[in-house]
Amino acid sequence: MLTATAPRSLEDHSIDRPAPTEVLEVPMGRSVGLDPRSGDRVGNRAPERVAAPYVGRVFLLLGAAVGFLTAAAVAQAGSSPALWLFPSLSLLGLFFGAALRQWSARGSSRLPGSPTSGKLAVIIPARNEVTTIGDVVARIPRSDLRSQGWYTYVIVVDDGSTDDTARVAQRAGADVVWRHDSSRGLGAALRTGLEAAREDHAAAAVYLDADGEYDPEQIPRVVAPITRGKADYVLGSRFAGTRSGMRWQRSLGNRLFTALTVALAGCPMGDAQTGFRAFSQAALSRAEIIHDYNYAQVLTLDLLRKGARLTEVPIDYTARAHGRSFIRGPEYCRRVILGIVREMLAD
Ligand SMILES: Nc1nc2c(ncn2[C@@H]2O[C@H](COP(=O)(O)OP(=O)(O)O)[C@@H](O)[C@H]2O)c(=O)[nH]1
Ligand SMILES: [Mg+2]
Repeated sequence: MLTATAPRSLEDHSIDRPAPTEVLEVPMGRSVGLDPRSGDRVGNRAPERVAAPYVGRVFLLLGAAVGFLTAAAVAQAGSSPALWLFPSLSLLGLFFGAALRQWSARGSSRLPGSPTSGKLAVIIPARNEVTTIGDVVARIPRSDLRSQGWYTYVIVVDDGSTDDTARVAQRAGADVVWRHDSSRGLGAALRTGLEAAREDHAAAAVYLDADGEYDPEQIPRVVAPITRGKADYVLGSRFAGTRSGMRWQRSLGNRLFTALTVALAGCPMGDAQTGFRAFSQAALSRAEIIHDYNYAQVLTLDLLRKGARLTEVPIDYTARAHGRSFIRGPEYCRRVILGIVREMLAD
């Protein structure tokens, strides 16, 4: 059953206890499909397209050509030219070209300026987080944010939970709950949240997990660089702040994937996997997530290539006390690396 929320003015979002909301279903095979205000079908609002810089394509082609020629030279010199040499070195060259494209895009493009006050979408993806979602929503510091010029608008994306997550979020004061009828993955859930924020004409957005690992009271801190007009994309860094209960394997994995992201992006950062991030309106309107499974590294590569200014702020992290992380080491590595390769070769 599709239902829509009654229209509410911007000012209504600033009050401490917002009006109760409905749960909106995201139709199968689509993302956000209804305007929560009118109930009209609006279709997916695609992120604004950004033309890839011409020089970027040249890098991709050059990389592949250099790889191919290297293979030819090696085959010529060796006694038995191996067939696998040509495709693998060409691919390697292509990937190297893609990294050069990433690096060069940072210097050549800039996102336009964004509002530094107005409607702030707080996006929370949740899957079976009935124990913590209510607390996370209730602890969002609406009045602090209001005093900084932001009207808070909380968007919970329930990714096919089999528990009462949606209802609890609703009762705790979420302004809108979008629900996937079955689980599509964390990347898909954030994509739905970003789309909902765009549909709702948010001036900025902040994203955090529903499991209580991040402190909602630190939202103003994460949004501060956007409030000051100093950044388009903010990462809340657990490695610059404090980490409680993060297992060493997780810590090591985070460090390795961060090093890979830094190398590919050509931009320093200390925590590429954080679940606490903020977006200016320009970043929000252009952000694309290439795979459904996850967003962490691909979203950063995407936004940096489009010219977003990235900043990190220290945040505190406490490992979840309830439920279980979706991350399983080998599956995560396989799917995330494939996602990164796709992102690096994407237009
Ligand atoms: N959409 C979606 N969200 C998920 C899934 N698994 C977890 N989440 C939510 O995404 C957030 C981060 O997931 P989590 O498993 O805690 O990842 P971790 O913090 O990196 O260990 C939490 O709010 C979860 O409720 C999933 O399969 N799909
Ligand atoms: Mg988590």
